[in-house]
Amino acid sequence: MPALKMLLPALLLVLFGAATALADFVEKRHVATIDEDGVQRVEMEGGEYYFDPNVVVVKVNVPVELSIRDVGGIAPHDIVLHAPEAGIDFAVNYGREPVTIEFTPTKVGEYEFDCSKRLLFFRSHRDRGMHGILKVVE
Ligand SMILES: [Cu+2]
Repeated sequence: MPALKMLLPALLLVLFGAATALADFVEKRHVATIDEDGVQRVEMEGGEYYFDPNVVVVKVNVPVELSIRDVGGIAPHDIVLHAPEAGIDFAVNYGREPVTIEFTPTKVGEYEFDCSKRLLFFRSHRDRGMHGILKVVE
């Protein structure tokens, strides 16, 4: 099976890479400001495997427009945050072109978001560092 012989080293390399790519969570904080029209606009990038910023601070009861785009490689990414009790509930795919997510946070608190993607048996994007916190403040 010459095909398998050639594939095996490649597979081992991939596995080794997956095992050693333990991502440290380095906080990249962004405190949103309110535009003249009363909207908090936040621009975010999703890469491999991180969100930038990954800590976003917004004011409660002020509309948010979160614009996110993919700056990584070929792996597809999404952003998921389910906190319906706080008026925040989305799961959105995005590509090179920015996608805008609109919501109005109604409850002070800290809400975790992440990327739900995972390739086969590899570690999930979340486990590789693709997660963050939306902090809703007074
Ligand atoms: Cu991802």
